[in-house]
Amino acid sequence: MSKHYTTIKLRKEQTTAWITLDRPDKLNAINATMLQELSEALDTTERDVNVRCVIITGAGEKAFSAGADITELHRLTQETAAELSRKGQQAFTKIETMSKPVIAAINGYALGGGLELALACDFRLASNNAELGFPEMKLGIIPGWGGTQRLTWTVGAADAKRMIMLGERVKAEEALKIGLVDKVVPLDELEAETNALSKRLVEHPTEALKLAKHSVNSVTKSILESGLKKETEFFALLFSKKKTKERMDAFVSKRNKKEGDL
Ligand code: CO8
Repeated sequence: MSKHYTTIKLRKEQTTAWITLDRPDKLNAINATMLQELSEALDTTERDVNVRCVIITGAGEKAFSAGADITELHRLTQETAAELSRKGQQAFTKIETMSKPVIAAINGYALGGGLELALACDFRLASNNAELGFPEMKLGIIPGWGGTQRLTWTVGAADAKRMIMLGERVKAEEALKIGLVDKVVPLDELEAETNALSKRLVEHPTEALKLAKHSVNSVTKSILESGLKKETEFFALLFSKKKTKERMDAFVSKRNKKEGDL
């Protein structure tokens, strides 16, 4: 676990590996480098026989992740959008197919791609300041890293449509009510609570835990696979529209203006 990462941190505490998304000044927005490093860290933790549980969280106190890095998204064409969609889906599917339980410790905003990452995890604990949602509609796009599929499986079509089609963000307590997170705790207790859950998990026999995870995931496996393909196709299609680019440019140029004002 000695590799030097630039956008994430990977540390091991006894039998648990913590992966921290580490761009706090950008609310841990997921750029191409972070996606690649996350994918490598997942491979590393899967290979490490001493790691029996993985925890994913965000650096800072404001965000787990505010989603895909919009400054990279606005340059995509239909082809490169499809490619990036598949890349993210593959990285997040690793979480689902790995032999160890993975917990998302959601310490603030989990939006867009950030929520898609959390949805791929086996358990989601949230701090009481967390807000979860899919703001993609405002940008003229849809979730492209599995969100349309995994949100629907997790909370049902009605809440999924409310969150994706209306772009409604839910606060931690509501997320708990609709089954989007498993537990809500004060922010300063999130780490201890996540460690406690990890400890409970690793006390169980490794092989039984792995087979239980794969068995539960097999319920949705084939449907999920075809749904993910559809999602990529539709996600990419929206990048062929001029209006989509304009909406993303508006987010990016607002940032540039802010810098220019200084
Ligand atoms: N991408 C890039 N930068 C971001 C992002 C993001 N998603 N979110 C926040 N940031 C940056 C801001 O630009 C800002 O940077 P700077 O200080 O340099 O201007 C910094 O983080 C702090 O953000 P704010 O100043 O905006 O903080 P606020 O507290 O005022 O607002 C919000 C917090 C509400 C979370 C706000 O930042 C926001 O709306 N962010 C965008 C959220 C969003 O739209 N996410 C969805 C992105 S699309 C997506 O995830 C698609 C996933 C599928 C991709 C498939 C790939 C092909």
